[in-house]
Amino acid sequence: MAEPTSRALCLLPSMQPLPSDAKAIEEDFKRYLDYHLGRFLGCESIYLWQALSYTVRDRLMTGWRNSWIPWNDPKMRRAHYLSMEYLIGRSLGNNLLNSELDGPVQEAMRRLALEIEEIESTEPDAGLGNGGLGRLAACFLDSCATLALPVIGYGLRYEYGMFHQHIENGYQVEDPDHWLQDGDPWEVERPEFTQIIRFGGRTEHFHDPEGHHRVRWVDTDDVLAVPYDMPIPGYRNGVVNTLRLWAARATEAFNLNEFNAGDYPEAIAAKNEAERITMVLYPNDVSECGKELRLQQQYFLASASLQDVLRRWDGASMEEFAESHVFQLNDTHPSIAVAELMRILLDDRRLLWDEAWSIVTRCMAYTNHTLLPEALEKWPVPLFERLLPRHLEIIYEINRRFLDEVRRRWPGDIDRVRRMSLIEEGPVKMVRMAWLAIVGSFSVNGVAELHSRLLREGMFRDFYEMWPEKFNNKTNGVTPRRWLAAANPALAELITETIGDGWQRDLERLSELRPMAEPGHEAFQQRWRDIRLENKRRLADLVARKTGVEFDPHALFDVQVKRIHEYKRQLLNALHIIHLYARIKRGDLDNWVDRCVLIGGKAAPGYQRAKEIIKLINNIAAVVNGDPEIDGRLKVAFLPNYNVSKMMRICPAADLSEQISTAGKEASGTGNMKFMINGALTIGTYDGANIEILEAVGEENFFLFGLRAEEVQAMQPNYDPARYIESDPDLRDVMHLLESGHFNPVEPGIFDGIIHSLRQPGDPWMTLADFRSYVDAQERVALAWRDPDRWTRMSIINTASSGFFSTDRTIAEYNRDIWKLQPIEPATPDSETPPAAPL
Ligand code: 26Q
Repeated sequence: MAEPTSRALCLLPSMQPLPSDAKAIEEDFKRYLDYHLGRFLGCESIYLWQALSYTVRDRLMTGWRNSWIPWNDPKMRRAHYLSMEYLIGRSLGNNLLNSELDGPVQEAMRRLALEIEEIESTEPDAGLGNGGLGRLAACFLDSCATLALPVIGYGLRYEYGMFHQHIENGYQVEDPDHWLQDGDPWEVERPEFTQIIRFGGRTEHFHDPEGHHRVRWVDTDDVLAVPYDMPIPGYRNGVVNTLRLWAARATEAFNLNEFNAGDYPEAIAAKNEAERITMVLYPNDVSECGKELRLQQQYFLASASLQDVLRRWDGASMEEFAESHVFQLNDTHPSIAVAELMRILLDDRRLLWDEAWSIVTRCMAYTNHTLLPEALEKWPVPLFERLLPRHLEIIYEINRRFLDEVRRRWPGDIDRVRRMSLIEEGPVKMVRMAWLAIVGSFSVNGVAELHSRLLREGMFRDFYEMWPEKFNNKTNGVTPRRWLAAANPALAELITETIGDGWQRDLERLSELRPMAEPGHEAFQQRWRDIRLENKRRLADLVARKTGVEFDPHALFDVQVKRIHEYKRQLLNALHIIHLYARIKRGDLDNWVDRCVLIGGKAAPGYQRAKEIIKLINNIAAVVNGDPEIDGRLKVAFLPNYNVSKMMRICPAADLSEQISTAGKEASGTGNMKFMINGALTIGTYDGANIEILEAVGEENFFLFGLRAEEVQAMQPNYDPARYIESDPDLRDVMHLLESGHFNPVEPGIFDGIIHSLRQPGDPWMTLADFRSYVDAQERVALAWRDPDRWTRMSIINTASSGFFSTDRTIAEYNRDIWKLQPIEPATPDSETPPAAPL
């Protein structure tokens, strides 16, 4: 629904920034509290957080407006990031930091005798994502704004985000995350840009007056998409970009039909039918096959976003549209956008097929995030036919023309045609979404060097042979604003004192810290250690509060936090813990190092094996922590409800970062980067971005172990776990403890499934093949830890070598190779502002 044109044409008056001194902030904050929220200074801190957030949001508004004014120039090239997930976490602290309001706000809160940290910690995490892919999208937005790139994020405003996890009797229990319960002060509802999204119905084919074949999509069930905007401030550059999240709402007509039929309760109940579309985030981080609601969500995002973009496009020809618009698809989840843009161009804009296809394939770019073939998204054709009949026709036509091209290029190669078809044959035909994304895009990228190479050589080989020029790599990163400046303020301050300001926007400058690792800088090294020790105290407090397990901050903090997955091999970590326990029990304490092992992460609610792994870790923790003979030499804790705000407390305090996936399975990993930037050392396999971390930091500052991806592949067919158990006494002892029920004395048999999976020759994760190498690498860790000077030196070198892993670098590469955008100049308050409508 377009806003009235009279509005669009009126001059946008210039807007003066609000005063940002401590006094003005204090006054505004009080005004929000007293006059807007109707609360007072002694109220619950959730209201203090709301009042402060409004106060800060007000101060982002001038930058926000000044940053969308350039969007009125139809020639300005712009990018659209389409993602089903944005794992934002908390916003207040980050927005304060980026907008440089942290100083004045601290002062204002001090005057009111309020604790800013406590206020910040009442903010609920915006958990609109599962893990790596969603957090990457959030880091990307921060970097786009910091680089002043005209990029808008499009996503869904889930009423319920990622579930909360708590532990009962060692098992994960899920609680709904109603994060919007108390309202979100960061969002601005823009009902004036509501879009209509259609589902179901049928198609009618006809010929237009010029004799062209045309299609009408009719008798649809319609749902409204209402946009909510969140401001995304760049780092101290006056730019504020937009994250636009769509919420589903029932149409008036939807209810009216029922009203006329006289059934009021039915009419109101029918609202749910529409509004369920954005009710909840799917908590799986591998594809969940065939769920109708999930496909509805995906189409809802793609359609609302594309319609919004076309509403804004009053530029002349659709031909020019392709020159100024690019859409980055975050995995295949929004890839129905390929068919939806075709539909809009063909049916609404009346273009011919070749014109439309040429535009689509110049606009779309696709990022893949997985190497597991079983995780590639597929949708049953019958479901598609029912939900999106017009899109299925379009996909069939794309496929027909595409396969003609394949046959021309490889005559007689029917097996190739079968492999490359967008439709997988079988008892139930399936639409292959990754193939649709590849065929419809001009760029296809993986997220680390190894991942991109394995895509070209493996899953996407046929397509690489056909279009080698489409394929490229964009190694992931993390934003140093949240993951160093905000998460680790003490270390950030030491860094600034040492190398000056500016690293926050140019992370390669951290390399200037390298000399500080050498002899002669003992004072710096001591401060480095002191800061890390204090961070460890803070983490130990959190662990004690949430688990009751006491960590000694002087022990080695050994941390693995990430989604629970067999390929990520939390089990390998568990086997090592059992091994250490066995060593203590038999008095093998040579070169012993006291360790605190922290594990955290959520299991998809339907992933039984992942849930058993959580239970196993908790049972091991109970035995180890409860055994007086262990006597503090080893502590184990499973931290419940791992999320973004917990990671901000964890990564500045970890000594050892566990990145131990089966080689060739983890596309990139990004937690590995958060740890490295903060000075943790990595124990890791030759997988994903670990390889690039290893190259940046040097082998002598990284604990590498395990089979390479090629070796995993080669060994897979004759993998024989029994051989490893027989030939390795340590592994034998570990398996014996596990199998004797030592960790489940009153729950017989509960770990049989896990044990069987480890012993099974078909174990795709080959956990036991890497056991010896892992234990040996852990020995090298202990040896390094026993020499504090050496460890500190390695820690400093890790931080100093982490410059490459900033999303500023990642985004600069996306821009250089794919988006090709010019940085915007935000309009200044006194510059002539052209006629403008809000974004
Ligand atoms: C798909 C269909 C239906 C339901 C759910 C899904 C779904 C949802 C989320 C599938 C996958 C995901 C998330 C994947 C993910 O987080 N991948 C990770 O992406 C990171 C960023 O690139 C990488 O660093 C990790 O290696 C990769 O595992």
